[in-house]
Amino acid sequence: MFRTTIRGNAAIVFVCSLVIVMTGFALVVSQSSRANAYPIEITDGGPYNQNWSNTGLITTDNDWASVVAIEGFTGVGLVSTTGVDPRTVTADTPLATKQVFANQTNPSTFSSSGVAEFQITDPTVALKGSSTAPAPHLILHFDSTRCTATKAMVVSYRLRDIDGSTADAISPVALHYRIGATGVFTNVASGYVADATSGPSIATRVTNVSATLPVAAVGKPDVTVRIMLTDATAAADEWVGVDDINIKCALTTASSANIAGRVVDEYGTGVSRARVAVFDTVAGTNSYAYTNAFGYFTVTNQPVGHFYIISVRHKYYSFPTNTLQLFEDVGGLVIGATPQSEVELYGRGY
Ligand SMILES: [Ca+2]
Ligand SMILES: [Ca+2]
Ligand SMILES: [Ca+2]
Repeated sequence: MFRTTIRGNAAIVFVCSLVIVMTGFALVVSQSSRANAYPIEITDGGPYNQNWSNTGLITTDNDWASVVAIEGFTGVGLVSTTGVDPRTVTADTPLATKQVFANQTNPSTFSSSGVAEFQITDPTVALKGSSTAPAPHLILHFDSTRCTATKAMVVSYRLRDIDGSTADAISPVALHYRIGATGVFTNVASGYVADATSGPSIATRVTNVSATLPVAAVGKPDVTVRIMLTDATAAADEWVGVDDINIKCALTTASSANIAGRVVDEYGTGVSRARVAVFDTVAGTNSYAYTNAFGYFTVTNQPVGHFYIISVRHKYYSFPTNTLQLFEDVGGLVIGATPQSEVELYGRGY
């Protein structure tokens, strides 16, 4: 039935689509054997990317052998009830729960759960909770030894509601990290998304996550990152794509940078004359911009290193709040409206 909150407003979302030219430094990973077998191979060429467009990487159920650095797990044994906050799940991954359903084509009708590869128009790997997959997640290994103290490890990905079924779950997704190949994880607060899905019968929500790992993750030969969903209290959960994964070593030397992006409605159409407020949590000041006829905006000259809260006001739409820590120009921030069916329940609270 109806929710008690407008989903998305509480989400702390790091949003960036960054372009960086990496020169003079590089990340190197060896193919050594580790507990989860696949260290992320970030070579001299630059950051690591995985957009799942190669549907030949996963061709057989439960076989991750061709996917460099990433594996999926059901998380059986990590939680025992529904509705567990994934930020609180820090125990090591039970390696025997490795899983993937290969070559699936319809997230709205595929009733299994856990981890699956969907060969849809924009292919992706996705997570869905259930009692048999109570904490489905992806694990990523990388080596940050060539990332120095003047830089930061940034982990970015897009969470996509690809499930157009009538399921209407609250789908929280957390980001964890760990130094080394075994042991407990630490939650990365800035990587948390309170609900990555909308609905029912809606498969449009996209949440961009871009989180900077703590300084301790820099310069280490073996860093593990975990992206985890937990089984929702709803009777039926939804498939959440984890797409466009990017891990990089970002420069932190610029003194100021710009934040630019686009404000769109729930169908992806640009929203004009929306007011974008960028609140600098360090300086305690706001900067503003209005979107143009196509929904685009730019807020210039913001100090780097600061955390920002980005909120949008518009006469007819409501938007979730986004946060980010700024290290360089952000050019592709997409802020999507909360679906009107959810807003109507509470009035248009702009
Ligand atoms: Ca993709
Ligand atoms: Ca495949
Ligand atoms: Ca959905």
